[in-house]
Amino acid sequence: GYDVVTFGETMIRFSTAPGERLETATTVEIGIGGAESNVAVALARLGRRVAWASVLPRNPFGARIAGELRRHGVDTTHIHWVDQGRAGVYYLDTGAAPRPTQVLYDRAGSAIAVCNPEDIDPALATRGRLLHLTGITPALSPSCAEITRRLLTAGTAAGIPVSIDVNYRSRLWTPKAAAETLAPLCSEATILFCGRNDAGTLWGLSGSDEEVARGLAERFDPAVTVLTAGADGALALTRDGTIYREPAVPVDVIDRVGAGDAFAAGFLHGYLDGDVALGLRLGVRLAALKMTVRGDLAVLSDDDIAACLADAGSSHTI
Ligand code: KDG
Repeated sequence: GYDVVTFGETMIRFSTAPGERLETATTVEIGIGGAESNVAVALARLGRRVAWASVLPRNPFGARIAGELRRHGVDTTHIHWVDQGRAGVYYLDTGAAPRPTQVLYDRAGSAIAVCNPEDIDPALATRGRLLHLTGITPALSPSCAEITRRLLTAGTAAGIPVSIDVNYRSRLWTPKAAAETLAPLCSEATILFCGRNDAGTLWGLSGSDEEVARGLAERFDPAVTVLTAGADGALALTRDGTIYREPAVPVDVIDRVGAGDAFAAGFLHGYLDGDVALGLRLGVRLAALKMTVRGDLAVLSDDDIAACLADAGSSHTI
């Protein structure tokens, strides 16, 4: 079995070099990115066995996505391959303060968005110790929303803990549509990850981090509510009312994309060892390290990971 099973869309990422704008750039860098596979890669770097499932076209972009994930240690045997169709693409217009980095999607009608819900076997949810899903997948299409629900139902029925990262994406849907679709899913989550801003945008929750986390916990009653607050760090609230806090690690930011996913991976690594506090410490440290690396993926060396684990107080080595 796997430690973690996840499902979602991974896109080809075309990014401009720092100082270049999409409007005028003559070259772009090619990479891959998707919230769920970003989590999978970081978990694999931590030594976890992770399967990432998706739907990909049999073409060079599909091969690039699967090949790159495999190279980072992620199991890709549950991908559903299709002969016709396209991989989603996203463009990153790399900013530099005060000009923000911007994301441009070209993912409508991607192979996963137009797939048949029958293409993914819900029993996949029961193949790991934990199932990880995000609020991005249900936004892609009705069939992706259906697959998300089926996986969640299968996992929950089998007593598998499920983590859900809300990950609201304003370029995919409105706050109202996201709040309505995600609420019943979040109610099934064992671990609920939510950014402080998303909690406000979707459910009108405001106040201190603790108040926002309590607001989420009251609504959805997960075993653990994990609130991420960017430069203010992260907070976890367990069902018994215990609060854990961890300040963010100061960092020279190269690329923020995927930092939240690295955080989730670090948290899940600790959680799988039954240690919420360790998860939080590891999460903020991995998120910081990820921001020093260009690209979606937390491509960290064994030394980086070992230092990170030691600093977070883990008794594990990789
Ligand atoms: O969390 C990082 C993701 O936002 C990025 O990989 C792109 O998956 C993506 C999305 O749907 O926004």
